[in-house]
Amino acid sequence: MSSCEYIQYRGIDLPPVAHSMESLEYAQNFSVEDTDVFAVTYPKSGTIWMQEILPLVLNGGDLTPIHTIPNWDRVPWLEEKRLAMVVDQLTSPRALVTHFPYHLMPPSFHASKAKVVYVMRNPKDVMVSSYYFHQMAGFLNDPGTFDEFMAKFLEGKVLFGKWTDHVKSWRHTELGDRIMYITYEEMVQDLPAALRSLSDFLGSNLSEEVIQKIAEHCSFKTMKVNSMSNFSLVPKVLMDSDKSPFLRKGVVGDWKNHFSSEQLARFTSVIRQELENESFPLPWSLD
Ligand code: PPS
Repeated sequence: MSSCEYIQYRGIDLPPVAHSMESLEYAQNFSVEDTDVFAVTYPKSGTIWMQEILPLVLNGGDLTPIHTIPNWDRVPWLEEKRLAMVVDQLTSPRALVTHFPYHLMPPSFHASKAKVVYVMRNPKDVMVSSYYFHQMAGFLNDPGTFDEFMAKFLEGKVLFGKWTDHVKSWRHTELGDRIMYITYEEMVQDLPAALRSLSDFLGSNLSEEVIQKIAEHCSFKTMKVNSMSNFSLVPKVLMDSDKSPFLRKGVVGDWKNHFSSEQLARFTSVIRQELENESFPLPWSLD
């Protein structure tokens, strides 16, 4: 059983292996540029997938970055220590990722014209993915049993807090047409269609040939064997793919293999209640 001390930052827990009070302060003082594009996600919603896609959509499909630069340096996390070390190597338009809820975004983000791609995933699959991630990541607390982990997930006693708070925060923004919403499920169902929408949103004007090329290189199968994207360069003590690979299944609906009917009822009732007064459409049924 591993037990890790997390950093507490403005109501959320973060692992110190990647975050520090300095990195969080650096994020708050970060100078966002108008051309920056952020992939924003609650953890396990498709972060590294969008991280793979964004530079390719922005650079017209040049595969060099995904073959030569590890993803955490290619498209760094706003809140992580690594950003300060690589920021000078990023070329414009820069792509970044963040798990921050909306209210933790830095002031310069709000003053900028930077764009956001918000990726949402069915919370039941998010929880399953996170459960396995906690087993393989040496820098995270042991998740306990699936039932225990579900209780923590529903109470928000997990990294970056409650799923519902994150989703709600990014639905109530002043961003207007600076934000695009997409779901993990849409990307699984038809990645080229998702890429076409992204290309339109980012004004990339990609040809169908380039769309197909990006789709092929961002498929689960291809990313799973790309050492620049599958975290195999990370020491085993931090990420042990023998326990569970980071690119684990990459499917929709794996929750059906994990939830009992009682767990499903409990999960659904909590999420439903917390989204009760929300008007935004969910692309999947909560049941
Ligand atoms: S993290 O730790 O928050 O950065 O994790 P995140 O990248 O958000 O989520 C990991 C899950 O995304 C899946 N994934 C993919 N699915 C389909 N296609 C592609 N290309 C892809 N890349 C990553 C990954 O397998 C994790 O989901 P699970 O359900 O565990 O397989």
